[in-house]
Amino acid sequence: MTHADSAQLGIGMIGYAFMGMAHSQGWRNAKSFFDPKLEPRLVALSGRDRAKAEDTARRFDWQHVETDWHALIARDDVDLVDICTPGDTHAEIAIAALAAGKHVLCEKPLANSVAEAERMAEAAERARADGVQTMVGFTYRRVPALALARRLVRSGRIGRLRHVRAQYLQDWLTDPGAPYSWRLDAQRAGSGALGDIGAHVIDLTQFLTDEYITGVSATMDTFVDERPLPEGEGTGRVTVDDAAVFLGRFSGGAMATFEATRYATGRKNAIRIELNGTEGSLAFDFEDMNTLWFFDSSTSTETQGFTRILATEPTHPYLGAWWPPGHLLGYEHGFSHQAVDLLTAIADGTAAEPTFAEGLRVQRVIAAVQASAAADSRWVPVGDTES
Ligand code: 4PW
Repeated sequence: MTHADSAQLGIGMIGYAFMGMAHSQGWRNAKSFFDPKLEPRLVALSGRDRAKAEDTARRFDWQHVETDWHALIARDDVDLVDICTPGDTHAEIAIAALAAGKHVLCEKPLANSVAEAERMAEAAERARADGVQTMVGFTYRRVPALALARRLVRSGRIGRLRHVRAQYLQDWLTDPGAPYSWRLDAQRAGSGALGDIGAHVIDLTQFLTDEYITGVSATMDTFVDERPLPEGEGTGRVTVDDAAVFLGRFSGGAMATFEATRYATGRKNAIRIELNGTEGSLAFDFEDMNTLWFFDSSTSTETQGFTRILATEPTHPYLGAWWPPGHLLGYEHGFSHQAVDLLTAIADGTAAEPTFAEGLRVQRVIAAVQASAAADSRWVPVGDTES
């Protein structure tokens, strides 16, 4: 029996914190608003801290709690494993889940190294032959305004791409007294701003343009080396980048600039992307996430200018399932869109995207950025590094 034979799909989620809660909300609302072909059942949640796992389980109606992810994967009533843990555990969990015949949704970045991501992509490809699906949680692809931007690029509305300008800006580390966390530990997170938030704009720009980053020249820095431990005793050593800036080239020849930082004072979650083409431009900022700006060179110069598209019409991606026009969506809706797209792919047997192969491609860009920054910003072709 394939997993898609029943009208329900048992979800097992590993992790209960920020991402665990966002995914829980996504699964629940996917079911309530989209009427998916497969109904997700929130079967079991796993976390090492039983009290915290039970708290998230209670809030979001997960039926069971496990404290060992092996036990969660082994459950017969779990068909899909949703990995919401730090990057150092992704490869082991995902490969074990795939070996057990479970579909896998894995948070980004896919892994902490190219080598791990390669093993995951290979395991995903093998599993795909048996109808098992994988997806990487690059959730921002499912923001309606960005999905609409992709549609416009694909239909040629901005012509040939010349420039890509991409930033992911946060400011939660600006204060040197902000506490230490696993996100600042290279062992657990792999990298800092680069992998945690830069990975999103690497993926998004490749997704929007249907092109790939072919080479980079980068610089990175860690502004504060030690931070107080949240428990109050002593400090933790910051072993990741606080900020990464790089130039890139796209496969179609476009020039690109990227910036990922947790020190952009006043910018809370600003994902800013601008694409300039020969026939027009598109601009987006997540801090105004329902809006897409579109400049169309073919219109009369007398009235030409950037047009504000409020991406809340039923004709816009995902909007038909939600509220009437002008009733805005927020951060959490992307997680429902991700859930419903994955459920649909499993039900229909079509490939879920982004695949692990796409996650690996992002990992290769991250590795190239790190290699370039370590070599005085030398130009590094993507795929030329194996770290
Ligand atoms: O989108 C971002 C994530 O990928 C969120 O703002 C926080 O930073 C949580 O993880 C990353």
